[in-house]
Amino acid sequence: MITLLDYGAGNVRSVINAIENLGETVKIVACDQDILAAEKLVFPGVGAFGNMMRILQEKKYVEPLTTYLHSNRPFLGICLGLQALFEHSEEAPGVNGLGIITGSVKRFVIDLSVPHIGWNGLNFKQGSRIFSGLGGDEKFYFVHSYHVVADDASVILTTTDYGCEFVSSIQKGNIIATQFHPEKSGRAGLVILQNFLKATAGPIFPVRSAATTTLAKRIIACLDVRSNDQGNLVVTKGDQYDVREGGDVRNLGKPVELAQRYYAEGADEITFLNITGFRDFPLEDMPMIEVLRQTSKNVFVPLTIGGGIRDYVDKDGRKYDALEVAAEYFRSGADKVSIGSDAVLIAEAYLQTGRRTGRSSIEAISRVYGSQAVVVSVDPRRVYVNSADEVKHAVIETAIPGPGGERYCWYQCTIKGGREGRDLDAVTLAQVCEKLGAGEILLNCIDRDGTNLGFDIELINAVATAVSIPVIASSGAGRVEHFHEVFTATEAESALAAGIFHRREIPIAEVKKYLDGKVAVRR
Ligand code: 1PR
Repeated sequence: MITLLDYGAGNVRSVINAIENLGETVKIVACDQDILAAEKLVFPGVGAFGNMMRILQEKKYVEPLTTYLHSNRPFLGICLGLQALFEHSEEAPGVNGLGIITGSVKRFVIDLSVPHIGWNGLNFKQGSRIFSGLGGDEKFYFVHSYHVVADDASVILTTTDYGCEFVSSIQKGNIIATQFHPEKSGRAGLVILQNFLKATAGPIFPVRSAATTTLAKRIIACLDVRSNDQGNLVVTKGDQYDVREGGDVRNLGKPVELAQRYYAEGADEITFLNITGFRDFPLEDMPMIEVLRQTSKNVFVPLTIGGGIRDYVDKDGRKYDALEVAAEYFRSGADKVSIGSDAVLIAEAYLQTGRRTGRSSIEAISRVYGSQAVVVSVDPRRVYVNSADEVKHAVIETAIPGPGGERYCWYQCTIKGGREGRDLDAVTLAQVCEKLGAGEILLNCIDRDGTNLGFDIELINAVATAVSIPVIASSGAGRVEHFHEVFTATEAESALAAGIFHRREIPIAEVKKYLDGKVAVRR
């Protein structure tokens, strides 16, 4: 029996699923006595340091947790569960951590995108039983803006390189904690969890420990989901956002089955977009929540869900806010939520007033779950103009002239799945959303969607150079070379595709095989 400390601010569902998948049962802490009575305690932390410590204080968990940690019984901290062990964090000045390990938590000050999101490797500093069965060159999933700095080097198990060398796991007696998420790190992550749970192996020093580690470029499989005219939830795919063929919604398969296939085929992440979310309401749209629950039972890579994340008033006049919608998604197995139409409206309001309200979906969700949990999905369309100063938007000079020979264009944001164009450009939207707390930009392109012509490199460059958060390039992948192009000609951290994977034109493994040796990928 594994005891799991859930303080209610993150996706513990995936940790529970991973542990259950390994044949163990999980008891969730309901009171301080459960912590004191635990035989093996797992503490997955997600969100913000200050919020976490406040909830632990309110629930009166700090004392029993400290007692447990001093008792030298097995403990596994994950992500914020590692940071909690330290004395304090720059994320929440003045808030005390548990202080089990001397040192502090600092924000990345580097010349790279922050948060550090994605699959990176480990430099092994000492052996540990959790490394049994690892070769040493595996990659693990990270998602964080802060990292721990330990005063005592003897507790450091591994480090990882991302603009600097930072501590990615520690061990002190029976206390083990990782900055990466084993429950989201595919097979290699399950091996680490298994080693912690079974506690049979002695210390192992993996043989293929690299001198430096590299963040892999991520390949993301995207599933656009909606109900078809018969009322079945299907994965569909549009051509420039038109998902109908001969009048019917294209049906390319079942969401849970396809997600499992892509996990098995090596997808680094899976994104579900409820493409009619702008007119449905997710809390009434239980099938989508069920899709997440079912998928997260067997798929151990990060899951993002988008569609309909916004404040909402139901037909009886009851108000729901976007945070409630997101919370339900996180509880059901999502790691990130993606906000589309609402982000455009939020940015417009911000640009009009120049003020943060603190209440927008982006601000509210990032405050509780951390900015890394908030993706902004952008649906832009090219608008050609004759000169750079014809409009007040971010205009680029393009190598692909318009129908009238225009040499300039801007990228107009749309809402409601491309149905409504707004007076806002994609570059400004991304910058405002970053300011408000978004952690990642999912950059679609209506002109390229479903065309197989390749990613819109000009669009991606315009946005990726304007923000410091990671950008996911999306729309238009048709050949393996397109992935190479987007990773070498732009600063995109990941590339998302749909049609070529659904139609089995190019398997994910083939994309990675082509990229291997040219850009860093997770094999
Ligand atoms: O506005 O917050 O409710 O979110 C709705 C979400 O649904 C948005 O993220 C929006 O991008 C998405 N969406 C809405 N309508 C469509 C549509 O296709 N009719 N899909 C849609 C967006 C684009 C990508 C696609 C890539 C790769 N689809 O998801 O997967 O373009 O395709 P490809 O590799 O085949 O070219 P809200």
